[in-house]
Amino acid sequence: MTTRMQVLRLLGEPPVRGPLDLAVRSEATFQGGRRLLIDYAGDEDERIPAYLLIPEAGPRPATLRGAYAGPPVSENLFARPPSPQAPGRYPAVLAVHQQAGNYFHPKNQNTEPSKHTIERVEPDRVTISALSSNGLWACTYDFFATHCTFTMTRMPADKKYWVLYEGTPGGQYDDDDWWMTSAVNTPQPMTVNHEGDIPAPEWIAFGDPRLNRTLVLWHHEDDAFPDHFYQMERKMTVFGFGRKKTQKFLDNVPQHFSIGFLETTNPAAISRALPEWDKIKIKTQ
Ligand SMILES: [Ca+2]
Ligand SMILES: [Ca+2]
Repeated sequence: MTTRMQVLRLLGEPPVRGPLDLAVRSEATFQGGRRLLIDYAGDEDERIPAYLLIPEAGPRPATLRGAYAGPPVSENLFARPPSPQAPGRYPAVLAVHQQAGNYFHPKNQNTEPSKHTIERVEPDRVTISALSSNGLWACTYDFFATHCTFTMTRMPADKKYWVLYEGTPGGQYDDDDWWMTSAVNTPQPMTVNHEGDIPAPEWIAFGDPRLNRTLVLWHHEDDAFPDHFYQMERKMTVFGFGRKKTQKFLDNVPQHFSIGFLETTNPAAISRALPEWDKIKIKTQ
């Protein structure tokens, strides 16, 4: 055995990396590109500051380079130009961050591959399953006319996860975009965080005062775990079922999460819609 192999064996498995949770502190533009001062989660207790240089797009695809004040993670953290709404992050529908791999996030550089299978195609329902490349995580997406239901169906016994919505109500973040829940039934501005558990039925809605329309997220299984909302740098809303800051709480499967639009902003109408969504699923199973 070589010395290098002996050293690697003594080091053991590399530490599991958590979600990046990137934040932009400031931005400077110069001829040829931009420089962002960012920070990201090195682990659950530490944030690492770094500079990120983004060259202007030229004949070759733009690449990103990072300079880290902390330990090097990877020089090319991001494979694609970041979203203009949230540099380094991608507006998502439902994203799952967990340990033992990083799966089921809309594809970015940190997302590890999954195998997707079309399980069912019917006029009123399409079901796609996903199995993580390490075989430890699995989920299904059921698409209906009115909503989509994400079901986590497999997880490692010793891990936990959360389910996130990351987005921009009405197409872009505005301070007067709003959220409400089953317990907070008057619209709250984006500048107000949500901390703690949402009581049953566990739903949160997001909207834009310019639209008479609501994006609803519903966790079918009520629990007492915290459900956390905050706005990220006034660029994106970030909400997690089973989340408190960077801590994950969801510890069993199956668990079901639905997302859909309702053409109302009335909390009672939202509550009435949820059992209808559930009935559609039961009827077609
Ligand atoms: Ca609850
Ligand atoms: Ca909860």
